[in-house]
This record gives sequence, structure tokens and C-alpha cells, in this order.
Amino acid sequence: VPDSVALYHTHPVEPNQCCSAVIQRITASVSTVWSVVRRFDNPQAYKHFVKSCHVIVGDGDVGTLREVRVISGLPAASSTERLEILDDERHIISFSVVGGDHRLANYRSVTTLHPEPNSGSAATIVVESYVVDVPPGNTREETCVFVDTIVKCNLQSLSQIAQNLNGRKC
Ligand code: A8S
Repeated sequence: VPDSVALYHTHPVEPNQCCSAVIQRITASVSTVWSVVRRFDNPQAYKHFVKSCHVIVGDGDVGTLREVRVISGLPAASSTERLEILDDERHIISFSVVGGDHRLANYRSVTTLHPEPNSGSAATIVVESYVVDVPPGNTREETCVFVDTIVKCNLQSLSQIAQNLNGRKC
């Protein structure tokens, strides 16, 4: 396990919070996956729950704020999110939820990309971890199941998009 995984996926967790991580293998190079993931202004490129996204302030660097609107059927309408880390060398992106109309208070996630060892850089391991407040009326377990489901969907969709992009380069 690279040192950076322990370094960037270790979160301080308060007693009323839960944290978890999802790992996804993608048959595409780190640079291809990164080209999709790094676009803080365009989460709808791979997050299918996102209906629209508008940058409120910023130019895509740390501190940029976006407002995401989500599709109907979720216990949420919108989320205001701040870009916390964007490291193009180490392939790390992190955002935190700072407002909105939803139940995931103080959500923060970190996503890191790693070339799969011995794959000739043709495959990427994505690690996405998060910490979030357990909403009133829910258990830690329920919260993790809900968020894990969203993150897994996002990373599976990311996998499909990156694999298609990679195929086009040949
Ligand atoms: C992400 C991860 C998550 C997004 C959650 C967990 C969210 O956008 C959705 C439903 C909610 O209830 C909360 O990387 C919120 O986007 C899909 C609106 C924040």
C-alpha cells in the first residue's frame, strides 16, 4: 500500500460521525482517469445523481465553490461544495460539503489515484474515503450503506467513462 493512501485517507472522526472507503479498479491509465476526476466544475461527467452544477466562485483551484443539484428521488435537492485539495502531481482531489438541502452534514471526501503495480500503467486503482455526520434518526450503519452506495455508483460510472476515453486514444 503506498504511503499516500495512509496519509490522505486517515480522517479525524468525531463521535457523531462515520467514515468509510470504496476502492475501484479501472482499466485505463491514471492520466485518463485523472482528466475526468480533476474537473471540479463538471462532476456530472461521471456522477449520475448530479442533475446540474454551477460554480459559484473560483477558477477550479482550491477554494472554488460549486452548487450541485441532484436528481429527484433522493432525500436531497442541492449541495454546496468546496474544493479542498487538487494535486495534479499526486492525483489527489478532495472536497467538503459546506451547505445545501440534504442530510449529509459535514461530508468530506478524498479521492486518490494509483497506477496498478505491474500493469504497465494500463490500470488505475481509485481509493475514495469520506467522513460525514450521522444524521439524526439514522444509525452509523445506515449512513455508511447510503453513502457507500452513492460512491460505488460514481466510481463504476467513472470506470466506464475512463475506459471509453482510453479506447479512443488507440
Ligand atoms: C459525491 C458523494 C456523495 C454525494 C451526495 C455522497 C449527494 O450529492 C447525493 C445525495 C444526498 O443525499 C447528499 O462525491 C448529496 O458527490 C447524491 C446531495 C450531498
